[in-house]
Amino acid sequence: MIKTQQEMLQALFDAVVNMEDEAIGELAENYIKMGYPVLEGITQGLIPGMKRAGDLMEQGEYSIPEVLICSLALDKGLNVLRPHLANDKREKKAKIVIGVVEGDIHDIGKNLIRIMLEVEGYRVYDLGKDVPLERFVKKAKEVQADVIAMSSLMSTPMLGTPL
Ligand code: B12
Repeated sequence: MIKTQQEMLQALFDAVVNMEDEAIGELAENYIKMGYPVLEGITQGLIPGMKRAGDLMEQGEYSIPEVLICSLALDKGLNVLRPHLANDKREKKAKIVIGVVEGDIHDIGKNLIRIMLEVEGYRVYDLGKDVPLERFVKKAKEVQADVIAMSSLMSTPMLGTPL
């Protein structure tokens, strides 16, 4: 039975929330095969699912291991959808060095922002997570970056912020 885009977005959302890290790859492939807009699969299916998982953790319904499995499901879905995003804009815009600051391993939001920036034609250098300040500076000098984009969800790494 053919599913509407809305049903498929709901299925992607549910797969993240329900920790279906095995099934989500096939679901994402079906979404592509049906020809639905890829970016919407990410922004209206997968990401809201992760946000919901975060809310469930804050409400005490999910614990950290469960949220971690949700983030694995999100990653698997992203890995399928991402190569299908049109990112061949010829004129490259600014160079951006991006990473999660030292002491913080929350990289889901940073990964999403990187994808959005790449889709928009920016040249992005991703340093990953738990990145010391010096590495941001070194890389920015090396590639002559226009922007350094730093991500953190934790309050503790603030102590490492330069004065
Ligand atoms: C998922 C999650 C995890 C996962 C992370 C998996 C991963 N690979 O990232 C796991 C389970 C591993 C985890 C671990 C921990 N977590 Co946690 N985690 C979360 C949770 C539930 C959701 C975060 C998330 O991914 N949201 C979904 C994404 C899409 O949203 P986002 O990150 O906000 O990103 C958006 C924007 O912020 C923005 N953005 C993000 N980065 C950037 C960068 C740029 C340049 C721009 C422009 C925009 C931008 O755009 C994104 C898209 O909209 C939050 C609670 C919450 N509701 O936020 C807690 C939370 C962040 N975690 C918290 C804590 C305490 C921890 C642990 C210390 C727990 C522990 N006791 O071990 C460890 C951290 C260890 C460490 N050193 O980092 C706290 C932080 C509290 C604080 N003030 O410091 C939170 C707030 C939960 C809480 N209320 O206590 N966590």
